[in-house]
Amino acid sequence: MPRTALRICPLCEATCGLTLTIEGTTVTGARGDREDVFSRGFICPKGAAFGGLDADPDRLRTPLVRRDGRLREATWDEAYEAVAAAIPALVRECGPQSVGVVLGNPNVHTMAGNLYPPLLLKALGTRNFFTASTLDQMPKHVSSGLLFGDPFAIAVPDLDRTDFLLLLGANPVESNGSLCTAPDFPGRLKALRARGGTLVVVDPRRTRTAKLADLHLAPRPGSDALLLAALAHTLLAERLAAPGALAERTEGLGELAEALARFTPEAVAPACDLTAAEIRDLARALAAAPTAAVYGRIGSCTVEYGTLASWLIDVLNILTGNLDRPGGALFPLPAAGPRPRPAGPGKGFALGRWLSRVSGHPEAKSELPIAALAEEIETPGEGRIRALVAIAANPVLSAPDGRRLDAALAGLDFMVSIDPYLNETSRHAHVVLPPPPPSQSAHHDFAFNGFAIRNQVRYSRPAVPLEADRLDECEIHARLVLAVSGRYGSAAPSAVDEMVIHGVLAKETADPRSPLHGQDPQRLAGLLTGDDGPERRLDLMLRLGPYGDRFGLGGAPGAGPGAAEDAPASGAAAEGLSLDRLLAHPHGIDLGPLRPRLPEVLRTRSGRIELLPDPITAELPRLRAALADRPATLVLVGRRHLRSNNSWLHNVPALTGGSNRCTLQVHPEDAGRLGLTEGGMARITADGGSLEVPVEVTDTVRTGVVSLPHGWGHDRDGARLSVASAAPGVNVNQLLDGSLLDPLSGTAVLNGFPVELTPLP
Ligand SMILES: Nc1nc2c(c(=O)[nH]1)N[C@H]1C(S)=C(S)[C@@H](COP(=O)(O)OP(=O)(O)OC[C@H]3O[C@@H](n4cnc5c(=O)[nH]c(N)nc54)[C@H](O)[C@@H]3O)O[C@H]1N2
Ligand SMILES: Nc1nc2c(c(=O)[nH]1)N[C@H]1C(S)=C(S)[C@@H](COP(=O)(O)OP(=O)(O)OC[C@H]3O[C@@H](n4cnc5c(=O)[nH]c(N)nc54)[C@H](O)[C@@H]3O)O[C@H]1N2
Ligand code: SF4
Ligand SMILES: [Mo]
Repeated sequence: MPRTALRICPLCEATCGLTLTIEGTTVTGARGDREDVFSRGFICPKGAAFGGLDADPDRLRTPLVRRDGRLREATWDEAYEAVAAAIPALVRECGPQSVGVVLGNPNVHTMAGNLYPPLLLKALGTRNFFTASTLDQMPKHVSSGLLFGDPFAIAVPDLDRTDFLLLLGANPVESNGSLCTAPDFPGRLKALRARGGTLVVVDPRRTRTAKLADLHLAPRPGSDALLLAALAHTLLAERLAAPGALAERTEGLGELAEALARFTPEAVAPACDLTAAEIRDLARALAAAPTAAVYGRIGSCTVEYGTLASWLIDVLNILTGNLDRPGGALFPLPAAGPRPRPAGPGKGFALGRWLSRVSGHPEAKSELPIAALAEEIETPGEGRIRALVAIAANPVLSAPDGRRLDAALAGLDFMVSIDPYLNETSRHAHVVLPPPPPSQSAHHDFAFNGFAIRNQVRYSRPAVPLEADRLDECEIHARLVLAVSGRYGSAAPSAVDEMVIHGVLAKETADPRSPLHGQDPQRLAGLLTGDDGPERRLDLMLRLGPYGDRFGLGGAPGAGPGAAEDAPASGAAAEGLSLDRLLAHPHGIDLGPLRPRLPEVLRTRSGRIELLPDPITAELPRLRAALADRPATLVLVGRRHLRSNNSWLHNVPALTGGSNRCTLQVHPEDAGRLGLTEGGMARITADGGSLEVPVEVTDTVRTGVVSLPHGWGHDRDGARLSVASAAPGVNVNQLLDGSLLDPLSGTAVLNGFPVELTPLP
């Protein structure tokens, strides 16, 4: 008899609740969980393909260890002993910088990837730390850090209540949204329009999202910062700015007009390839809307002025009074996150506290640009990376110049990957540690609840019991922490979790402002429920979080300092959250719509919004200079497809084929000019190299712009991707040499770089 089990989908940021059908230990079907408090039954083709992905025969079942140059199946102990033999000795001999750490995107989609990497980094003590953020949202972290003092203080558009959404460089109808967790994003956009609201999409491609819009502007890629500056300029020049109560909380408002003086609509129009009237009209419409939110993603981040564009998005939300108000852009309050702290001055956000060794790139949020990883491995000298820990990361395809990185990885003394696949990157590892398929893992969205458009909390236990000889991914991580710190075999993996729990409880019980002050930490640890370390840690985080039961010690939940506004919505949550309470609500607990909470969010040194921080002021001359740039004739942008996901979903037959192909989209006029034909081949060349690609002629890209998706190029030897390698596509990032970065955030410029095209016979 088939049974069903609930599982939160880990395949994109929408975090839909799925109902899995299970026969034996095999997932044979997946549909949307209609009772899920957040996703209400929504599902997309990726979620529906959960079973195929889960059972992919190419998934690794056992660890692999390199012997005599070849990766061979090994036991877990053999694998960890190989790590324990290599890394601690290297750290002793060459210092902590000799070990690099790379974290890829799926870490934000697993409990393990949220709970253990901070411990791994601490154990290693390395500053050679790289993540997918510098291919993605680091500009937003930096602008939020500078504006609000906290790089995680990212306001999300209040999709369900806003009257006006200005969406730049995002295509949520394909991506299902990012830094804005909202199951059924497309449905929510349609609902916005149905209730009389306005959707404006700014994208050089006429995307499926743009097709839903009242207005679609298709500017030249890379020009968002100019456009946004001109919108802000117009609000100020036409006295349309109305920050309201935000004015008292904001420093630098008075100086903004001067800083943006050059960015008139007329001045930016040629660079954006829009008319001044279009820009002015948009500014006026934004100002006139009762509530509005400006939101930007990949197309406004992974560009030359990514941090400035991210900053300007919040400048507009502030100038229009929409930051931190319902219908505008609000700060979520996740259940497993920290309790709100009292309002007041904080430590602030510092950039560039150290520099990368070879090119001197400033750190951002303790990270170095992943585009600089190869040079840090190749370049001799003290502090060279000799060993690498790669967790859920495929930078050979995801980051610039994969060929160079390929060669660099091949030259490492030692590499360990936690990855379910032997792919373009993990094939270089000396040890591969494969996590179980998602049906066998528990799930809670530590990361995405912090960006969700509604406060809610959900947890799913493994839908299928862990197979024999498998390790849970949390245990894989915990053992790795022990192995790199020379404690493998002498401490149990659960000791890693208990250490965290005791650390947190020791701090809380010593803190006079904590409801746990003066309590016995041992006793409190004994009260935690949960079947294993990660569950006990989740219980602790929930109980101490903004809606937590505080072990019954803190009075009403949410009654922590400065938290009066954040009492949970109703029902189960009002009784105080804990893991037990959450387990009693398998479809999740709704904690209500987002609420204004700005004062407690601010962690700047001034305790106010710092609208014109020095690093931004220092960047503005570069943007001014861009006004005079002669734009390239042809630039490239990426695109996402609903049935794809970055570099690792091309191995599931149900998700491949059809329109999900690695083609170069070219506008008919450009195709005609260049002699390219539909279905023909072209050579595309840029600073980092050249590729041969099939051409798709379509007017969904604007003139002067071509589009090639990322995550393809599955044709390397030594990978085990039988489906993906049959239709490998090409790696767009081979066109990049890694030198083009948004300087403040170290984020690679992946969109809007110049290319040349020639037809091939
Ligand atoms: N040109 C261009 N390049 C881009 C982008 C772009 O728009 N254009 N987008 C960028 C963005 S936004 C991102 S986030 C990056 C993503 O790039 P990466 O960070 O490399 O992430 P993925 O390609 O999603 O997957 C990385 C690895 O995670 C493994 N994996 C999958 N599930 C699990 C799991 O449960 N556990 C573990 N341990 N591993 C797992 C996969 O097998 C794969 O090897 O790509 C970036 N690269
Ligand atoms: N199906 C699917 N879903 C995904 C992913 C996936 O690979 N596939 N990846 C996940 C990840 S890791 C992320 S980060 C999110 C990303 O989520 P989104 O940001 O919504 O994803 P994209 O589809 O890359 O949208 C970026 C858009 O920016 C446009 N663009 C390019 N350059 C510019 C520019 O200079 N200005 C403007 N205004 N627009 C520009 C592109 O044409 C594209 O339509 O999606 C997540 N969800
Ligand atoms: S929208 Fe995202 S979370 Fe929802 S089913 Fe699809 S892939 Fe999964
Ligand atoms: Mo991403």
